Amino acid sequence: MYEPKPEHRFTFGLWTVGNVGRDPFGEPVRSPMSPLDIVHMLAEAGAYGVNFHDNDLIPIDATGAERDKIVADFKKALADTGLVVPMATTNLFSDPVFRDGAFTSNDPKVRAYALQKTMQAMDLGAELGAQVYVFWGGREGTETDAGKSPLDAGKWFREALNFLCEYNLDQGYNFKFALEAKPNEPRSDIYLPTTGAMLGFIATLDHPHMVGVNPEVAHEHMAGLNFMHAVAQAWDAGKLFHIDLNDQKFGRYDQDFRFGAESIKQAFYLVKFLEEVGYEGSRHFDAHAYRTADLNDVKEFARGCMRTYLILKEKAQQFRADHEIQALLAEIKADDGSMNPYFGSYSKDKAQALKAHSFDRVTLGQRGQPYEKLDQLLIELLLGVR
Ligand code: GCO
Ligand code: MN
Ligand code: MN
Repeated sequence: MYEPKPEHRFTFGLWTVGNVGRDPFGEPVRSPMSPLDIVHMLAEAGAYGVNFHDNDLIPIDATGAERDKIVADFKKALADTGLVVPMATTNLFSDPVFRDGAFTSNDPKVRAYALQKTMQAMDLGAELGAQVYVFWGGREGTETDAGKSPLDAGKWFREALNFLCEYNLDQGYNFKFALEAKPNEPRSDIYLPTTGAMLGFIATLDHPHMVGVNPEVAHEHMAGLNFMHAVAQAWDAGKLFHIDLNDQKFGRYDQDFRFGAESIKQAFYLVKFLEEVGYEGSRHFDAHAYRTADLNDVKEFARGCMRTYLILKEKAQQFRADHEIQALLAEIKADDGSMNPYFGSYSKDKAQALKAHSFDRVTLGQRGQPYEKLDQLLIELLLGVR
């Protein structure tokens, strides 16, 4: 039970289980693991795939020969373990060159360098079989708006993505681009801070069909938003190309907790949603173990992410099979069909008929909904007493 299998599409970034536990107040607590060791650890834990930023795999100053050797060794580890690389991305935030952003830096040389670095990272991702290419603009923002216009930044970001979409076509890579929103951290304010903002922005691109989103639980929770609602909007728009699963106390700093570690109810709604709509992409855990963890505990962290997902998937099935819950839902959603003539597409006749209809507003307003009862049943189901 709850054993991860390849068909579950569970993936981790090299940077997640490989996280050394540095924070703004403290030095690393775990030794760095090589990408090869991480691949073996993930395989042992039961993951399906591994994702990376260019520099998780290839040091930023590596020579061409060093790069080729690293790629060959990595390919061997993938072949030995059966792990695949579904997603790749670019590190456009660690190096000092990106201190004022990458595609939105005020310095045109930095903007051009960011394009060059991303093309090279796309080459690397394509070589290792990635199909989704993530853009997380962690430094694309400001501390003060005195020095940069959000209109300029938006224009530069749009031009960069248009350029890279053309590169994607030109090279025949066929990547789906997935934009990842985050409200803040490491910048005070990051542009396009929510999944909804990203969806609006995508519509302004030259190749909107090529570009979707990579929503992350923690990022919407940092902003106090309902993650499942954001995911539903992305799904409805045909834009849920990837998803970053983790957890987070609402409104706090960027915590990247194990999936389901904090907000079990939200995690339940999310898993239920993904499973019910038939989302087929990666379930990517963009999280890391507590700083207190040693290597054994890091393994527990990775297993815990997947196990919780599978437990919640089972809970969603229980929810659908629970007669009392389903009877309540039927009551809540009861529909005698009498309003059907007024719904659907507009016509003059329909509008006239609806304007003439007389509603018993007071009686309608007296009807309650048994959401308390329903929610308590859900809580009892999640707590394991149903
Ligand atoms: C964060 C982000 C990153 C991105 C990663 C891949 O808060 O640091 O979630 O982990 O997901 O850079 O694009
Ligand atoms: Mn994050
Ligand atoms: Mn992320």
